[in-house]
Amino acid sequence: MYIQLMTRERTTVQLISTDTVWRNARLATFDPDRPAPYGLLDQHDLILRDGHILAVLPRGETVGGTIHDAQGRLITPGLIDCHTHLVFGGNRAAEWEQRLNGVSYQAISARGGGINATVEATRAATESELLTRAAARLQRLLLEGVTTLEIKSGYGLNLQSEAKMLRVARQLAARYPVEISPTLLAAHAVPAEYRHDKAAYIDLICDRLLPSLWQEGLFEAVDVFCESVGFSPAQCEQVFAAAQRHGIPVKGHVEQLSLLDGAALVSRYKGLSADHLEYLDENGVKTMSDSGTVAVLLPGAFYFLKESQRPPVETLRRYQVPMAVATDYNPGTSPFASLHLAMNMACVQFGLTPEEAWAGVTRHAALALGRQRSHGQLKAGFVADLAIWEAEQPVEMVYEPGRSPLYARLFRGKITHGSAL
Ligand code: DI6
Ligand code: FE
Repeated sequence: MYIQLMTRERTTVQLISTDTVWRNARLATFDPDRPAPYGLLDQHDLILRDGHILAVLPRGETVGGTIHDAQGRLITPGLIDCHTHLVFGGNRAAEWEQRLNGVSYQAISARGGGINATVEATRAATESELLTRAAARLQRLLLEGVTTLEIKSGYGLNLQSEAKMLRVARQLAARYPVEISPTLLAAHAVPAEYRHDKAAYIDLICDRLLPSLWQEGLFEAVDVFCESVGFSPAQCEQVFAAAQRHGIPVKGHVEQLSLLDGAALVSRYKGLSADHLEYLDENGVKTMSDSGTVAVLLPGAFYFLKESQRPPVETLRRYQVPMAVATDYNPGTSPFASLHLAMNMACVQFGLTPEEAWAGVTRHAALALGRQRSHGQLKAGFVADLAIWEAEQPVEMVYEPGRSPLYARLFRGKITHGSAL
């Protein structure tokens, strides 16, 4: 790893010329082994090698390498948005206007609008049109220091269009300095052609879409919409069982508009995360605690749907269920590409502390994506995905969404955005 030169006074670490050292920074490590809030460290050097963090050392314990003077700025892990529907055609602004005039999300869904309106626009769009639209949304997240994000399918609802969406997600990762975790959400809504036979559509997912798209390597996890306007727990379990037969991790949109014990179902399958959770009860929290399933909070949808039922944050805390925070970027219930705003809403609407909100877009978001041993902390061996801020305290980015005081963004140790370029 690196050579330690023992001298009388102290250990000095000899670096190689391609190593880089970020010096004079305040490090918010989110390393649970560091006792300070946010895992904060002053007077330490962050040493990077080959796209990873080589070490976090007290200042001045290294010799060699290329020094970058952070001039007292704050460095955090790159942000992780662990729940987005970033790829889609069309928009649902007119529907939102109807909802403001009192028409419910469920009523719009029932008459073929809602998700199916976006399905129609997504099926009609070409891969290149979807890529262009999604890239513009992605750029806004990158400028907020996001370095990893999850992107779901779920607006195709047939093999060809679900594949098209997932290929767009793969192209975004190929064209931009960002890591993408693609998720199959074919069980998002029943497409028009199956509206009279939901069971047959679930069979199509389990017997055709899931195996074929898995074969093509187009996704990492399987998600479902367990809700009255989506699929029943039994139908979701059929999809989870199919995923399990292929060894694919699962997650679910659960307890968003009602309590269907979807979180307990996700937990039974040792799911990565249970998402939304406005109607989650203590039994559901307990199952998540037992299975290690992450609670992904999506305050944007709560806000846009003008919900009143909040997720049981206090109970989640009591059972020490890790809480993540994400944008849920989608045209129907959360059309905004700002993880800082989502952090702010998680504090103002759901009562998280700013430190919990930050853990929710770093360490806990990494856990929700199965990347807890490599992402979301400033720790030796983790990826060198960093955000450097014109700010002294992490709370500043939660306090003032829309400002995004990003000084520099590093992806695998390379500066991709900001004035340090
Ligand atoms: N829950 C949501 O809030 C989004 N999907 C889901 O399962 C809504 C997606 C849409 O309305 O387009
Ligand atoms: Fe969602």
